[in-house]
Amino acid sequence: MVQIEINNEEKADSLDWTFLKNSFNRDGVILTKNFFLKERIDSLKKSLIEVKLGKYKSGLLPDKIKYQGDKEKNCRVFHSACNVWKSDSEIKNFLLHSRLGFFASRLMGWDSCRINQDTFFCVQSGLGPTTFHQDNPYQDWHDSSGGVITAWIALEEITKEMGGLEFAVGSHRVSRKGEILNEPFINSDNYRIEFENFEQTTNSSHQIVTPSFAIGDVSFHHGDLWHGSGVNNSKYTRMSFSIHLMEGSAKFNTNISPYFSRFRKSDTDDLDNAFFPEF
Ligand SMILES: O=C(O)CCC(=O)C(=O)O
Ligand SMILES: [Fe+2]
Repeated sequence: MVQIEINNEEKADSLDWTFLKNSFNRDGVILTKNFFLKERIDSLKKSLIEVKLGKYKSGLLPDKIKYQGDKEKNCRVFHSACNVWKSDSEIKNFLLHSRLGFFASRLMGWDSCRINQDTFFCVQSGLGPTTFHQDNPYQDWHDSSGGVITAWIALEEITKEMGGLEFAVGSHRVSRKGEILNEPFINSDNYRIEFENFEQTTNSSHQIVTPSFAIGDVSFHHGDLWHGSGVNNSKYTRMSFSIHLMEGSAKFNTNISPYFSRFRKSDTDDLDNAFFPEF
C-alpha cells in the first residue's frame, strides 16, 4: 500500500495523479501523510469534543450516537456518532472547504462529490475492536458509481498498540457482492472472522496492513475494501474522524432502507444538500 507525503492539502493539484489512481485501483487504499496541518486538526478536534459532550452549536443532534459497553466496568461509554457535521457549522465548513472531495473525486473518477455520512470515533483505552467489514453493503441505497470512498482522518498519533485501522490490501477487487455483517459491528470477540470466511469462500488471500498515523494523516479506502480495527491496548483514547463520500450526481435507488428513507423526499430521487452536502 502506497504512502504519499502531501505536506498540506493545498498542494494537491501538482501530485502524480496517474500513479495515485493506479495505486488506489490496485490496493483499494492509499495513505496520505500530513494531509492536514496540525493546527487545523487541533481546532477540528476541539469542535468534535464539544459535540461528544452534547454541546450542539447548531441546535441539531448528530444522526446516530452509539455507545459501547466497557467490559470491565460494566458502564456505557460514547464510542461514535454519525453526521456530527450537522451539529456544528465549523465541522461542516472544515469538511466542505477541505480537499477531501477533490481527492475522493480524483481517486474514484467522479466529476463531483458529496458527503454520504461522517463518523466521529472515540475509542477509549481497552475498547474496540471494529469488526472487519466493507462499507458499500451498508451504503447500497444510492447509485454513486463504485459506491463510497472513505477518508479516515487521524486526530491523534495512532500507533499499532492503539488498534488503528487494518486494511486487507486489494480485497476490493474480488468480485463477489458484499453483505452486511452477521457479527456485531463493534466489540466482537473475533473481529476478523467474517473476512476470514470471505477469504475461504472466495479462495483468496490478502495481506492485512496496519499503518501508523501521525496527526493530520488521512487514508482513503474504497467502499468494497475489507477493513476493521483492533482493540485499543494503549492508555490513550483513539480519536478519528471518518467520512464516507459519494458521487455528487448520485440519486436514491430503489433499495432504500427504512433508516435512510427518512432523508428522501416523497416526490424526487434527488439527494438533498441539507442531508448530503456537496463539495
Ligand atoms: O475507525 C474504525 O474503527 C472503523 C472505521 C471504519 O470502518 C471506516 O472509517 O470505514
Ligand atoms: Fe468502514
